[in-house]
This record gives sequence, structure tokens and C-alpha cells, in this order.
Amino acid sequence: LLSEMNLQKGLDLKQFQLFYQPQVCCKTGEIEGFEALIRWQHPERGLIPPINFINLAESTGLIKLIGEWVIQEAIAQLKKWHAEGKEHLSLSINLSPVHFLSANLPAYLLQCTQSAGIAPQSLILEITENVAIEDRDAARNRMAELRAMGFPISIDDFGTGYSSFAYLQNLPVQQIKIDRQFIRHISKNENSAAIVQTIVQLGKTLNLQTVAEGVETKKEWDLLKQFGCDSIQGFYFSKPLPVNEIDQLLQNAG
Ligand code: G
Ligand code: G
Ligand code: NA
Repeated sequence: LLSEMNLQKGLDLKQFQLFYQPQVCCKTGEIEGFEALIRWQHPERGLIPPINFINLAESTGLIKLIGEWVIQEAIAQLKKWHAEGKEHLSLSINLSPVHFLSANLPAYLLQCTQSAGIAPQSLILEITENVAIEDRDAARNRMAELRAMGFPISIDDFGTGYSSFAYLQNLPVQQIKIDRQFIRHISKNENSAAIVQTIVQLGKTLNLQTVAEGVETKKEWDLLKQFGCDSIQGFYFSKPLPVNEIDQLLQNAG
């Protein structure tokens, strides 16, 4: 079993790696950014997916160190892409609730983006709906603080939690990511299609960017375009890939 000691060692030995999954603009069909997804390249166990260690990282407090590594790595990569003339690319990172609410996160983010010369607007912070359930006031203050600095905030897995609408009513959010569980049935189930259409409509009314997650087929992509969804992410376009393969993809895209 994985332990705290293993995890710390993984950090020390730099065994973590970011994979990147493209996000594609529905209007132009072009890549507009990526979501960074962490992997653990373990010498004996191979590539370990985040579901197998994020909970442990959260319960041991190591999630802050891991999250700071993700921030550093993501910004360094973004800086490379921007230096190659791809200034339009954005990068989304996942932040755990504990890290999101931790005291020095805003200062850390600002320091990292400033020293890299990266505009905060191009680093999108993804948080899940649970963040506000646990500590509503702290979450609201934190979002406002990060917004004031220029970091866009995205609600991940939108529609699956209890507080979806509370978020949109009160909190400074710029993007919602429509959960895969709705997307994967839109071409077969009228209820799923209606829910997604309604979320997209809501996004338009509230001036929020809508991103559909887990898009796997041409049929789903066509429907989402028809609904007016802003962006898609999913296996239909590309699975999450290591950076060398992403660079190839960007090159082929011209
Ligand atoms: O890439 P994959 O589908 O295995 O990711 C599963 C989940 O792990 C994602 O939904 C995401 O919420 C979480 N995850 C991936 N990368 C990170 C990360 O860098 N930090 C945190 N906190 N969670 C991540
Ligand atoms: O919750 P979050 O959005 O961070 O989850 C991203 C995870 O979803 C990644 O681990 C990624 O591997 C997975 N994923 C991305 N695209 C697809 C897809 O089209 N289909 C399925 N089944 N999983 C996907
Ligand atoms: Na995410």
C-alpha cells in the first residue's frame, strides 16, 4: 500500500509528472488551453493515477506540497508555450480544498506567476463544489481575493454537488465544467441532453464560460456545438498526454 513516506519520497525524488488534456473551442475547433492532470511515475509500480494518492495526500497534509509543485510545474510549462508564440493558451490546474483555503496560496500563486512573467488570467484554478460547503465564508473570501489578483476560477464537476446554484448566485466564478456523467448520455438520453442544454443556457445568461468534460464521440461534440457550449475536453479530441506528445499535437495543428 502507498504510505505517507512513499509520497514524500516521490516528491523528493521528483517522480510526479503533469499530463495535459487539450480544451478545444467549439466555434473554431482550435486548442485554446489544457487541463494539467498529475501522475506519479513510480519506479516499481509504474504510472499511478491521482485517484490512488490524492486522498492520502489530503489526509496527511502533503497535498499542499504537491499542489505547490503542480503550480510551479504548470507555470513553467505555460511560460514555455507562451515563449514559443502561443500566448493564447491557458492552463487549468486542480486545487484541493485544503490547499485552496490555506493561508499562503494567493501570495504563492502571485509570486510564481510574477517571477515567470505569466498573466494570472491564463492560469485557471479548478475547484470542486465541496469547497464552499465546508467553509462557506472562507471560500467566498478566498475566491474574491484570487479574482482580484486576476486568476479565473472554474467549478469542476458542475452539477454533481449540492451547492451548484449557490456558487453561481454568490461567488466570483468565471467558468463551469459540466460533469462527464451528464455528457456521456446526451446522445441517448433526452433528460441528460436537457440538463446540459440548461446548464449551457445558464452559463450564457450569467456570462460564464462553459466547458464540457468527457466528450468521447462526434455525436456528442455536434450536440454540444448545437447547444452553444463554449469548449470541450475529452477523449474524442485527445486523452491527457505527456508534454512531448502535446507539443507534437500543437505542431501538427499549425
Ligand atoms: O487524470 P485523472 O482522470 O486520473 O484524474 C482524476 C482526478 O484526479 C481528477 O478528476 C482531478 O480532480 C484529480 N486530479 C488530477 N490532477 C490533480 C492535481 O494536480 N491536484 C489535485 N488536487 N487533484 C488532481
Ligand atoms: O474531474 P476532472 O475533470 O479533473 O477529471 C479529469 C479526468 O477525466 C482525467 O483523469 C481524465 O483522464 C478523465 N477523462 C478525460 N477525458 C475523458 C473522456 O472523454 N472519457 C472518460 N471516460 N474520461 C475522461
Ligand atoms: Na478537474
